[in-house]
Amino acid sequence: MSTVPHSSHWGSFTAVVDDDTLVEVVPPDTDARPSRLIHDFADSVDSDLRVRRPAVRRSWLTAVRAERQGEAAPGTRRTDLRGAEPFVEIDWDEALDLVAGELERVRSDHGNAAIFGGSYGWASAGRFHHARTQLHRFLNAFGGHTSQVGNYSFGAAAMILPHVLGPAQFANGRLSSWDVVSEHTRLWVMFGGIALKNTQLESGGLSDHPIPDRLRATRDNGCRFVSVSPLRDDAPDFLDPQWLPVRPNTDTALMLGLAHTLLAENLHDEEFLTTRCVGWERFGPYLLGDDDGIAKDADWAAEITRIRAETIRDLAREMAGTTTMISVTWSLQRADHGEQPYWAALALAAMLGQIGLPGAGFGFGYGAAGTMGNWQYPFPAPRLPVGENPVTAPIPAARIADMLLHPGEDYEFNGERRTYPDTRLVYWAGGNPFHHHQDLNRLRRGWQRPETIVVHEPFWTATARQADIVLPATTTLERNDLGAASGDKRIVAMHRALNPRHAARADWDIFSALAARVGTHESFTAGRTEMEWIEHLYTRTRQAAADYDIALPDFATFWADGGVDVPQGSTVLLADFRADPAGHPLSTPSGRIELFSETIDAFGYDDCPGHPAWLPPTEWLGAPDAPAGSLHLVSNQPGQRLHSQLDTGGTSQAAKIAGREPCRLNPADAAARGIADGDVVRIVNSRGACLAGVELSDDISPGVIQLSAGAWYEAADPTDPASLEIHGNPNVLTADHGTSRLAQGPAALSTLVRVEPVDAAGLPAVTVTSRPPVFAE
Ligand SMILES: Nc1nc2c(c(=O)[nH]1)N[C@H]1C(S)=C(S)[C@@H](COP(=O)(O)OP(=O)(O)OC[C@H]3O[C@@H](n4cnc5c(=O)[nH]c(N)nc54)[C@H](O)[C@@H]3O)O[C@H]1N2
Ligand SMILES: Nc1nc2c(c(=O)[nH]1)N[C@H]1C(S)=C(S)[C@@H](COP(=O)(O)OP(=O)(O)OC[C@H]3O[C@@H](n4cnc5c(=O)[nH]c(N)nc54)[C@H](O)[C@@H]3O)O[C@H]1N2
Ligand SMILES: [Mo]
Repeated sequence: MSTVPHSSHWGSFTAVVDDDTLVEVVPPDTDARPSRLIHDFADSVDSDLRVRRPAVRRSWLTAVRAERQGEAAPGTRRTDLRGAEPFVEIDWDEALDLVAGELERVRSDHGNAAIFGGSYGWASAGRFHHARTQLHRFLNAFGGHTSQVGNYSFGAAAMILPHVLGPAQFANGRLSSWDVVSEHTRLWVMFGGIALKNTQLESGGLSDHPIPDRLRATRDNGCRFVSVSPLRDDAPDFLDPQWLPVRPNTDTALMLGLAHTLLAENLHDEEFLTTRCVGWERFGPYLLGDDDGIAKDADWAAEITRIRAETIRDLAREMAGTTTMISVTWSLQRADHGEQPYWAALALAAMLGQIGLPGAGFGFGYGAAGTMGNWQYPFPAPRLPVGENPVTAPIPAARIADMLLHPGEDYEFNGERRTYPDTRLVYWAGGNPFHHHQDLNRLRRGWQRPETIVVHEPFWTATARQADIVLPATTTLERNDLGAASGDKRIVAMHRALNPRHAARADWDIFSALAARVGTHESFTAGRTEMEWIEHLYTRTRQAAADYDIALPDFATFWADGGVDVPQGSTVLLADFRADPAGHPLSTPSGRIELFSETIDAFGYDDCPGHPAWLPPTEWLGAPDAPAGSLHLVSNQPGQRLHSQLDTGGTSQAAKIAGREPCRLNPADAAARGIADGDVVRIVNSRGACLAGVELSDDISPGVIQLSAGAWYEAADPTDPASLEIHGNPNVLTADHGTSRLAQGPAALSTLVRVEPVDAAGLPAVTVTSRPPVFAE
């Protein structure tokens, strides 16, 4: 029996190992509230769904072997059979030769931009073996690839904030810290709530889960909470929150209604607006309706949001009278015109004039992940350097289907006109686009275009099944690594706990072997082994920390101790800027908060004008063309897993209803459709349809249906890219268009659906959670 320190996105832990078998996963006793999900993680290592050996789609293998004999051309490959054919196992040498051969062929025939290596996804926590980073390093050394910029998490915020506030980190952890908020905040208005389910996790890992207790302390210090959300349980009961069940996607109108009330009642801080902001002279008249004749008053907002006008006015007055925090979850910007709620919240906070005071102002992303609101250390967390990508035009992360379907076509992005490349080869390591992308039927049509799709995966995910070549990757427990997130206090020495399973190899080993074949071994490996790299990355971090007078131990001590705790500090967001705006200017063009942006205005985008504005989404309950009986689909993050990861684990499986993903409905909406608790239903719109199991709940506002993301995608008919999805993956329903031409972020949360009862008898059973057909040659 041995014990090994390790970490995961779900938390750090000690792995208890006996005879190369993981016996138990034990969270540190210093972790206040470990996530139960790390226990599922243990089961997955030896699950039947592991990819055991390199596997190739049958007809693709036959075709490529023939091509390599000069007997066929790449144009004759049956790319339409992806996802609908068995796989054949081959040995590593041939698999690596095939991948290297395809990379070289595509590079010489079509250029590096025809290789798509964006490979968005969370992969696993270790910072050296982070699969996507490894892929980028490998492809950059190979002459480059088309990459992705931005993300699915806060893609709209990351693009607009630099114009109006400062770096994208204002959406990703640059926040007033919990100690400050707990002590000082008296009223906390939470747009999107603060769902504790989401605080179980952190990209890179976390050694503690302090947020529930921090929130409790905030309440005990006398803070009142208001949760603005379509779901009551987005805020925990112990906060005794006031629930404002806003119509989905209308928060901007609510914020404008609050702002108008402040202005109409002279409760706004003119001094802050004129000395710390620019553009008040444009935004104020918009609120009053000087340009468009529409006053954005509380009555106007009530009509749109379905929150009573008096409630809006009372809340505005209360906000102006006390120390108020305005928080906005990332979900609000994962919607059509998702830039607007962030910009409007910033404007509202600026009107209150409390930005930079302890416990007041705004905070983007509290509750979005497990370290949000923790103090962040000032030096960069360890990261494998990726080198330079000579192909300098990445696509916006969520525009992948557009790219595949529209090679050579132009699109707008953040003030630029760009052109989609002609993608011939897709390389994915550490992500699951058949989990994360919107309108999966559309993605399937685009996915048939490239000649080659390579995937590295530990598991037979939906994306692995849609590939041509699947290379078996080790899981994190099968290798050494460093775990770190800058909001977590501990850098973890992740010791290898298990031997690699079957023929699996670390992504690093796979790329090293490919690099040897394509002549980039020197530059890819820099001559270091795995452990030499880990020591190198740690030592660089240690040096960076020393620049901030933070002393970390040498590598040998760090490794032997299983990690190191970084000393903690405290932050009042923008206190310096408030105290001295000229001495501590923001990185915006004016150095101030921009309530009107000349830059954005000059782009001339009607879907993102020069100041925060209410722009109705394409799909919402108030749309004049919303089909009768529409429900707004909230495809939020799942509480019982991380995206698609651990969907086959015990916690996620226990939540399924009749083998399908649970969806939650208000009892009145269900009754009106003849649907009962526990029924299987068909959720449908013009893009697709899926099955799900029903749970009735008063926590869901009328007019809303919640179906969390992450059930592994399974088409009833794998040959039909418009097939019914049978497991409950909401992304066959979600809309696939950018938030606006400015950010081109994903807009998954602007989706209307209809829900219908189905006869449970004769429905196809879910099989994606068991091993697919894979044959030895
Ligand atoms: N409708 C809807 N869609 C959404 C969202 C939503 O709220 N609603 N949320 C979006 C957001 S914010 C995000 S971040 C995305 C998440 O999307 P993804 O990050 O793509 O989802 P994951 O399921 O985490 O996929 C990670 C994959 O990496 C694999 N993996 C783990 N470790 C390794 C490794 O060491 N090597 C390799 N090669 N692979 C490994 C896992 O098995 C898993 O299949 O989803 C987005 N999609
Ligand atoms: N357990 C678990 N935790 C996770 C993840 C996971 O997969 N599982 N994923 C992680 C990742 S990658 C990310 S990016 C973060 C995402 O963090 P968020 O984006 O904050 O997470 P969501 O759960 O999508 O959304 C939070 C809540 O916003 C509400 N909401 C949706 N639309 C609206 C709206 O129009 N108005 C208002 N007011 N509220 C709305 C929904 O009810 C939802 O429950 O979560 C992280 N945490
Ligand atoms: Mo995310």
